[in-house]
Amino acid sequence: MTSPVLYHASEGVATITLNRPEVLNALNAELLSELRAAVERAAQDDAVRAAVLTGAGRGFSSGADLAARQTGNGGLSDSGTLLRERYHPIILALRAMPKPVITAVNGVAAGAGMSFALAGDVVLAARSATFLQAFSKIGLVPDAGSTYFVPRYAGEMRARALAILAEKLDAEEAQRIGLVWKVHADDALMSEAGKLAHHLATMPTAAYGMIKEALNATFDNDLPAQLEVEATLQSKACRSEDFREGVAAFVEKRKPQFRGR
Ligand code: T3D
Repeated sequence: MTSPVLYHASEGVATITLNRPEVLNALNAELLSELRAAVERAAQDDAVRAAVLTGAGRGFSSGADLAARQTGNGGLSDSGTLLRERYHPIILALRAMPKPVITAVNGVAAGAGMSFALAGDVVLAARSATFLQAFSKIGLVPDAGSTYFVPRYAGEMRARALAILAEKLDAEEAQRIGLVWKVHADDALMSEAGKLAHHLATMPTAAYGMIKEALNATFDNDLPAQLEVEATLQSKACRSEDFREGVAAFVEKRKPQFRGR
C-alpha cells in the first residue's frame, strides 16, 4: 500500500508530501498519524534545518476525509475529540518546530487543509492554487487553527466573510489579503520552495526557532510582556555560535558560515 505521507530529507531540508492525490489529499486517520510522525521527525532531526509541506497531485489538501466520516472514522465520531487527538498535535508541532516550515500550496487547500497551509511560517502558493473555508458548507465551524490564522493574517472582516460565505479564493487574492507570502507559476512552485528551503537550511537555525517562539507569543502579550520575551530570547541568541559567526563575518567582510546553533 502507498504511504499517505512521503518524507524525504536531503541537504538539511525535509520535504513532507501529503499523498492521497485521488481524493485531493483528504485527511484520514492514517494520513494524520503519519503526518504527525513526519512533522515530529523533522523537528527532532538536527540535520534538518528547514521543512517543506506540500501535496501530491492537483490538491494541497481537501480537509477532513468526508468519506471516512461516514464509514466510522477509525472509531472516532466526535469532531472535538478527533480534532484534539489528531489535528491539534500537528498544528502545534508545525508552529513550535524550531526551524522554518514552508507550506507549498500546490492546489486546493480546503477546510482543515487550509488550516494546515496557514500553519506554515512562509506560505507559498502555485498560481492555480485555491483556498476555501469549506466548513460551513457542511454545517461545521472552521477548525484546526483557521479561526486563529485567518483573522490574524487577513483581518476579522475577511475571516468572518470567508467562514460564512465559504467562497473559494484564488492564490493572487489570497496573497493580496495576506494569507500567502508569494505566488509562483505552477511548474515553478516546488523548485522555488526547494530553493528557499535550502537557503534557509544554511542560515542561523537556532535564531529562526527563537523568532518563531517570539512571534508565537506576540498576540497573547501586552507590550511590556512582549519586550521581555524578546529580551529573554535575545540573551540566548547572543550566546549562540551563529551570532559570533555572523558578527565576525560582517567585520571581516565575508559570507557567514552558520551551523544552526
Ligand atoms: O469531524 C471532523 O472530521 C472534524 C474535522 C473537520 C475538518 C474539515 O476539514 S471539515 C471540511 C472538509 N472538507 C470539505 O468539506 C471539502 C470537500 N471537498 C470539496 O469541496 C471539493 O472536493 C474541493 C473544492 C476541495 C475540490 O473540488 P474539485 O471539483 O476540484 O474536486 P472534486 O471532484 O470535488 O474532488 C476530487 C475527488 O476527491 C472526488 O472523488 P471522485 O469523485 O473522483 O471519486 C471527491 O469526492 C474527493 N474528495 C474531495 N474532497 C474530499 C474528497 N473525498 C473525501 N473527503 C474530502 N474532503
